[in-house]
Amino acid sequence: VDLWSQLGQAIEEGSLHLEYQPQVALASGCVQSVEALLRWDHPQYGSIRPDTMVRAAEGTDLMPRLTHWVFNTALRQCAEYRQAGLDAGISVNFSADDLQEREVVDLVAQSLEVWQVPAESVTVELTETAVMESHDAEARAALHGMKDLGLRVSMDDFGIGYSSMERLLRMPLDELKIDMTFVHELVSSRPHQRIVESMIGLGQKMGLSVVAEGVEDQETLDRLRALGCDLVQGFYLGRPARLAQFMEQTRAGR
Ligand code: G
Ligand code: G
Ligand code: NA
Ligand code: MN
Repeated sequence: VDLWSQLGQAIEEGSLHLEYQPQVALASGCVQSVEALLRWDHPQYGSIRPDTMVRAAEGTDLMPRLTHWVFNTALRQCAEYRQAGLDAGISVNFSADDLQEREVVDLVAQSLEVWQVPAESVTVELTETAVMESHDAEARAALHGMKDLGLRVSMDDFGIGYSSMERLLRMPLDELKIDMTFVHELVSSRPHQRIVESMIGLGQKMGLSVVAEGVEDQETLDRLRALGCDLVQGFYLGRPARLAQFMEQTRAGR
């Protein structure tokens, strides 16, 4: 099958959608930001994972189109829930490829302008791999361009892959997201607990806000609170859901 051409068609036809998952501040209990997650319910193959879509698009002109669609849709829907009274930001995933695009900063600026979402309420989530590859001048310019617009930058999946302290020093980061593999073992394993505690300390000493993802139960939540983590995200706080259901759930939880 030519997933690539079907993905192109799906963008055209509007058959992709985003799901939203809350990131809750532990101190206040408020939803501080909302992660937008790309979804494609394919008529024949069922739900296709975002990584599969990104792999199909990367290296082609589909990638900037996909990212633009995601970013613009996320900001439009963010404007919608803010209008409805949910005072929360939006977190959008970018791939390594996105930082190679000359126009990415302009497209981001355009969407901010169109939907009137304040830049400081928008977080760009990058994986360590993306951040690692952002060594080259092009990617660094894109990252700094987004920072200059006022966006926040988050390092996703921290702790797996290519962490380097040197990179932490040199990237214009605002946030660290501790990978869920660490969070899942937090209650059952002392070594995991020590690692998570250290990651929280490291992030906070660097002046970053620290998010734990993959929180699935109360015990893990309590432990993260005791460790002073800033934000939590996971099925226990809210499953990814389409906008209408997300807004319904969030209203019910307030
Ligand atoms: O939502 P799910 O667990 O299937 O996400 C799997 C991976 O896909 C995660 O690493 C997530 O960051 C990534 N992802 C989700 N949505 C997007 C998107 O819109 N763009 C990019 N580049 N990655 C995404
Ligand atoms: O890599 P990234 O952090 O973007 O991946 C987010 C993915 O993790 C989403 O696809 C989302 O569906 C999934 N996810 C969110 N919360 C939980 C959770 O509590 N447990 C598990 N196993 N997955 C989660
Ligand atoms: Na993410
Ligand atoms: Mn992650």
